[in-house]
Order: sequence, then structure tokens, then C-alpha cells
Amino acid sequence: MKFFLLLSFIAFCWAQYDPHTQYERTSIVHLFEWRWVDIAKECERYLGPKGFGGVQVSPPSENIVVYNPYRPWWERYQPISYKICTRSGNEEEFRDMVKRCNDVGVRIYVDAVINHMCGAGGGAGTSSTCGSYYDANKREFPEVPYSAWDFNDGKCDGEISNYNDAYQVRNCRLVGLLDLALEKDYVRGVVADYMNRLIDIGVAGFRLDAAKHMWPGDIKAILDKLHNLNTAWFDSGSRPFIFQEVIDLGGEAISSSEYFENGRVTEFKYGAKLGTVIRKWSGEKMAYLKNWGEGWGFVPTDRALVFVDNHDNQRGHGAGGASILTFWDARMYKMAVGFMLAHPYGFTRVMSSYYWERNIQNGQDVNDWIGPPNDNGVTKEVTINPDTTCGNGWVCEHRWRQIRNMVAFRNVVNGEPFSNWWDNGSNQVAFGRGNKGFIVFNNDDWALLITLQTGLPAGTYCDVISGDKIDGNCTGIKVYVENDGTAQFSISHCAEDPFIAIHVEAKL
Ligand code: QV4
Ligand code: CA
Repeated sequence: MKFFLLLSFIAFCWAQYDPHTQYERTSIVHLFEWRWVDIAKECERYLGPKGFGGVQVSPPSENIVVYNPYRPWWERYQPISYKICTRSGNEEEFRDMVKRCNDVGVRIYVDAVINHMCGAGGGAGTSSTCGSYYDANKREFPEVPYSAWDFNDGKCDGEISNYNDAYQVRNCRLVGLLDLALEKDYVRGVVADYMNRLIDIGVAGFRLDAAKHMWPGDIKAILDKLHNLNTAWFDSGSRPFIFQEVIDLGGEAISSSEYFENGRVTEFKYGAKLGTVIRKWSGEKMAYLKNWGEGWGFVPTDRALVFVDNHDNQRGHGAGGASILTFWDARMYKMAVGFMLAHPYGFTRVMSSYYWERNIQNGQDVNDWIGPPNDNGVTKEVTINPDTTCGNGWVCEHRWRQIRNMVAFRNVVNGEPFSNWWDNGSNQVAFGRGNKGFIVFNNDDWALLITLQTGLPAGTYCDVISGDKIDGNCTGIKVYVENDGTAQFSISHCAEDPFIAIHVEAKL
């Protein structure tokens, strides 16, 4: 009995940190600004078959409609009500997506914007995605309903100006957004009702937007009210997966560890540092990645949600700065994502973007607001080209062969230890994952030719970066692992992708 109690205690404690992915799938993808109908199709035609664990979707709650600038992506971070009604689709389409994705083993994680409503300067009227009336001046959102006393204005008059003052960061307005009084039972209840509706539909968890701007105790009070996940797809007693957007690059009043009890946290140091290393800025080199993870001052691996870039810092919002790698720097980006997916640290999220016309002035992109591909504001379909890439202005990094194959690599090596590290003291490095996979990088300005211990069984392997294993053959480079586990690797510094990855499921 004691043993059973202990076990269930451990299981319970682990709960909100567990993404509840199926078949031990190990990564999720953020399909930024995609429509629900397109996500449903993508689950069935691509994400399920290719081993993706889930999708982070853009906020599904009704938002303000902004015309100046014209329909920016960030209007979705200004809620007007909790109706499921946005440019991505209505509630019926959302339900259909959740069902179809779950049915092919792909989970849905909702970006929950619960710290605030629209900006104080949002005016009054029905300029909202479902036509709900609001009055930002009076702080009235009758569709919810919220009224003036549900906001923090009594506690703080104005904007967050000092990030070294935890009280300000949590009680004042983030960029003018009307800040909810989450210590009120009523507000907590309304927010929990919204999240419970989504849980009952079948979502597996939440990204908590702007978590740093909410008191950890207020978040906990809301999480305590949440239902268990829908037993149509999840074991009974499963708790929603929680990852909190806490930007902690160090040196501020609030530290991400304050949020560990509630769930995982976004580790923003990860992408900022990895970008610096791959770009070889500030004297960094890949050889230093030997102790990547906690050794670099990151949060514990079982509390971390990691990514190379996100929807904010790929366009200069949020945190990370100029070192952040994105699809605009494709060659380095693929190396960074490849490294992330091969390395055991953290739970990994892949970014999937759309193109916009950049216009960099004095180091700042003045087009950082541009919304998804659209016709007169209506989000465009994600079309699929004959070569499996996306059309209509969607980048679909998750469909790039190098990234898609590394998502599969991570699944194959799941649970295997970090092993057989090698480096040349500079930017040529290699490591394995037990006897399941091995990866080699050449980010130096000279060729790499070397024999390394891979830890893998003897045989001929297909490099999954330069090609695929198709019909018992490699379409790219072949790697021959000898009986003693060693293999010779040759990587030109001029190669399109200067890295090679092999795993046991890509063995001939
Ligand atoms: C403007 C003025 C303000 C004024 C206000 C009055 O600039 O001075 O007080 O009007 O109403 C947009 C505009 C911003 C505007 C604001 C309110 O950019 O100029 O203020 O709306 O109308 C996204 C964008 C923001 C955007 C916001 C809401 O990044 O630019 O603001 O959506 O539309 C910190 C936080 C972190 C945050 C990150 C960006 O710690 O939590 O900044 N990240 C998350 C999301 C992010 C989102 C929000 C939080 C807010 O990932 O996408 O911000 O929900 O680091
Ligand atoms: Ca707040």
C-alpha cells in the first residue's frame, strides 16, 4: 500500500511535465498562424506518419482586429473573449482538428493568453474576430464577462517599466495590455472554464503566454481547477501538460525556477546561446557544447521546453537578440536544429513559419508586425507542392528533410545516453546516443576527415541529412560502420549541410 501510494505520488508529480505524446514521440511543432483545417490535414498527411508528437497552435480565443498596421500577427495576443473564433477558424473546425490529430497520435497544445485582454488603447466597438463588443476604455468585455474590477489597475497605474521589480512585472500592464486580476476567484474561475472547455475537447496541454507576468501562485490556483485529459485519447487521471513562457536570461527580479511547481518553462537561454555558438560569435565554438544543458546554466532538463527560435524572437520581439537563428539563415539554422534534436536535453519544439518581407532599418525589422499569408485579411490555405514543400508563402521548416529526419532521429534514440563525444577543440564535434544514433558536425572553415567511434552496430547507414533511406537504398551519403563500431566521416566545409547523422532505423 505504501509502495502504491509512493508510486502514484511520483506519477502525480510528473504529470504536468509530461507532454502525453503517443508512441514516445519526442518533439512538437509550432504551426504559427495556421488554420485549423490545414492543421487537421497536416496531422493526417505528414505529422502522424513522420513521428511528430504534437502541435502548438496559435491562440484560439477571440481577439481584437487591428487595421493599423493591417492585421498584424500580434493581434491574436489581445483577447476579447474566450470564444473559439479567430482567423484560424471557428469552434467546429477546432474540434474537428483536435479529433483528427489525436486519432493519428498527434497532440494539440493551446497557446493560452490569460494574463491580459486587449491593449488599453484598443478603443470600443466590435472590431473583434467574432464581432463581440468590448470597451477597452471602461475595461468591459461583456462576452466573457469581465468588467473594470477584474483588472489590476487599482494595484498599478500603468506600464511595466522596471523588470527588476517583480511586483510591477506581474501587476502592471505589459506593453499596455489590460492586466487581469488573477488573484480574484471569479477571474480564476472564468479562465479555468475556458481551459477546461479545451481540455474536454481533447487538447493535451497549454503554453501559458506571458507567465512571467502572472504570480506563480495564481497560475497554480487556476491549474488546480483544471480537468483531467479527455479519456477518449488519454489514460484516466492524465493531467494537462503545462509549459510556461518565462523569459529568464538572468539578471532580472524573476527567475524561471519560481514556476517549476506548475510545469515546464521555456528555456530562452538555449536558442540565444546555441545561435551564438553556431555563428561563432563572442569566441564561442562548438567544442564548448560538450557540457551543453544544465552545464550551461540552463534549468533542469525535465523542466525545460527548448527551441532554436520562436514566433517572437525570429522577428526581433521577445528575447534572445541578434544571435537567434531562423529560417532566414537556413544553413546555420539546420545545424542548430539538428544539434538540438540530437541532444538529450529538454523537451523540443520545432518552429514552422511563414515568409514576410523583411525591412531592416538600423538593425530593426520595421515589418516585424506582418501577419500570415492572406487575402484581404483572410489567412491563406497551406498548399503542398509536388516536392512536399509548402506553397502560398508558408515556410514549413518542419518539412525540410534535414529537420523532419532529425525529429525521427530523436524518436529513435529516445532514452539513450549522451555518448562518444569527440571534438577538435574548435568547431568540429560529434556525439552519439548510446548504440542507436550518431551525429557529426563540421562548422570549421576547413575539411573534416576522421575515423570516430560511433557506438553503433556494424553495417551500412544512410546519412539522414543529405538524403533518406528509400526502398532499401540511400539517396544521400552512405556511412560504413566497422565491426569495432568505428566509421570514417568526410565533411567538406563547403557542403550544403556540413553535418551527417545516422541512426539504426536508417541502416540498410
Ligand atoms: C502600444 C504601445 C504601448 C501602449 C499601448 C496602449 O507600444 O506603449 O501602452 O499601445 O494600448 C502590441 C504592439 C504594442 C502595443 C500593444 C498593445 O506591438 O506596440 O502597445 O500591442 O496594443 C505580442 C507582441 C507585442 C504585441 C502583443 C499584443 O510581441 O508586440 O503588442 O503581442 O498584441 C516580454 C514578455 C513576454 C512576451 C514578449 C514579447 O515577458 O511575455 O515580451 N511574449 C508573449 C508572446 C508575444 C505577445 C505577448 C507575450 C503578449 O509570445 O507574442 O506579444 O501576449 O518579453
Ligand atoms: Ca499580470
